[in-house]
Amino acid sequence: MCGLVGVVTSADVGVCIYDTLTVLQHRGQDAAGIMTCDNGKLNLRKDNGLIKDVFRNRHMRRLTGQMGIGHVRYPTAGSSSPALAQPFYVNSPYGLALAHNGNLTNTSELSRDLYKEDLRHINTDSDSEVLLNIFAHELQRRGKMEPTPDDLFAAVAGVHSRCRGGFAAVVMITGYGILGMRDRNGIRPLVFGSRENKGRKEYMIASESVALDSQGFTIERDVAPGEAVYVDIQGNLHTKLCTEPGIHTPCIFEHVYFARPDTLMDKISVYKARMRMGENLAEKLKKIRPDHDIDVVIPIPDTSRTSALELANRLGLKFREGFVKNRYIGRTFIMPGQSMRRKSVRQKLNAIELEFKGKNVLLVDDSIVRGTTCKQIIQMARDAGAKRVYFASAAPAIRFPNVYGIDMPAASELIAAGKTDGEVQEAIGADWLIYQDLDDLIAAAADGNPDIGQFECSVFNGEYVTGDVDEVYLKRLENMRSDDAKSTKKSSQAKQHDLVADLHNEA
Ligand code: PIN
Repeated sequence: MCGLVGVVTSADVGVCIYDTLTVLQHRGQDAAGIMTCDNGKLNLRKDNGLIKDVFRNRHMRRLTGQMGIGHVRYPTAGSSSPALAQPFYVNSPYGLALAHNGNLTNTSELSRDLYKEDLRHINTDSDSEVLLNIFAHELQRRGKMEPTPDDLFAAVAGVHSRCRGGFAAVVMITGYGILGMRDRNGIRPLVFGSRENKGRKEYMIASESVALDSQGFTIERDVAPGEAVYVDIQGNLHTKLCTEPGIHTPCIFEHVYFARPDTLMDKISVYKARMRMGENLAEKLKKIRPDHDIDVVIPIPDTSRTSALELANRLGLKFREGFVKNRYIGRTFIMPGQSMRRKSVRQKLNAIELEFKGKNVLLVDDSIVRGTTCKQIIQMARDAGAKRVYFASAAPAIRFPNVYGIDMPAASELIAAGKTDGEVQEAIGADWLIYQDLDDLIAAAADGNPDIGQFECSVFNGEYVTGDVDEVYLKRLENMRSDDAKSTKKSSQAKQHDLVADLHNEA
């Protein structure tokens, strides 16, 4: 997962983008970057690390110019190197910079075509660099000295005809403006808004509406599936549907875990969706365990709090904060390698004994992914004196990998893959486990916007809406994503050399 932002204003945008990225930091903690354009000159700062560590005063002073884009990176394919920090840049045509969230599902085919037919070199194994070069090539084909909005939209149409997967991106065209685009199924989120400044309209395009709020922009609307929005340097907005849209299937996992609760995504309040998740789960619990003996509901901070509170309310049970989280430590979810993950849970959470002693507790989390963290948390609850430890997941069992830009582990590392709910319960050491039903999860999100009938739910049901994800693709992904694979991963350069060598051999 990644977060992105693009801004066109009438004054320097560097600080505005920096501040916005801090609001989007939850979408990626691996790397951050900002590129601004000042009178046709580009300024760039990017590196691995949190925003507060990547940008110093000296960098901010250089980030002048009235338009710019920013990015926070959450490694999708598991690798983490400064070379993968975004924005990416390509000098022809015009000088283009891109910040991307998502994952293309036909990257290898595209890399091959870029090399063999478009004569373009890709220097990393990042699909974002591929996306940028596809866009660049499609724009270059127009052969214009000065690109018009229609030229840019035609290039986006070219991107849609070649690229598969889930993606949202902002592209800065040096000296001209900033373009935002979203995949034809609207899997990845993208929203834009405006504000008035001395009689001039200023625009922001971002992954989440909370980014707009933080800088005083008002939401205009979500970018539609397959649509592109272009804000030129004078502050004029141009929009166009650049491909036949597919069924709008926004990623449901944004609502489960990734997005901030104060975000509106495709007009759905993430906060309210999480509340409804709690209510629906309570109804299920009442149905299947009418005679439960739960004394208290305890959320595992932070995401699950919203649903846990509503779940407790619906059940007429006490809601108590039994765990305190050290807020100065990063998400364990993103750390490489199992041993690191195991160690960090106790560093991150501590139990308040009096909430557990002699009680039957229902712990609530947003989801169960690998099961390693929740297994330890259940043990912590027991160590704190709980009589019985029940576990509720606000999302259904995760059994399949994600191919559209959510950093899910390989299927073999998902605790529920190939297991029944009972087996998962045993594996995590709970006295009882309840998962949300998929229909209830979908209803929780869909209630916020009746126009959206379907969501991208592949991690729960294995159905991939783009229709191009087969066994071969998933096998390749498994090889790339497993922790073992990550530790023996070759450098991207070495891989690139292999690809080039393969192509030479083929030719
Ligand atoms: C919680 C995010 N959430 C917690 C991510 C743990 C799965 N894990 C997914 C639960 S927060 S495990 O937003 O960081 O507060 O299944 O791998 O044990």
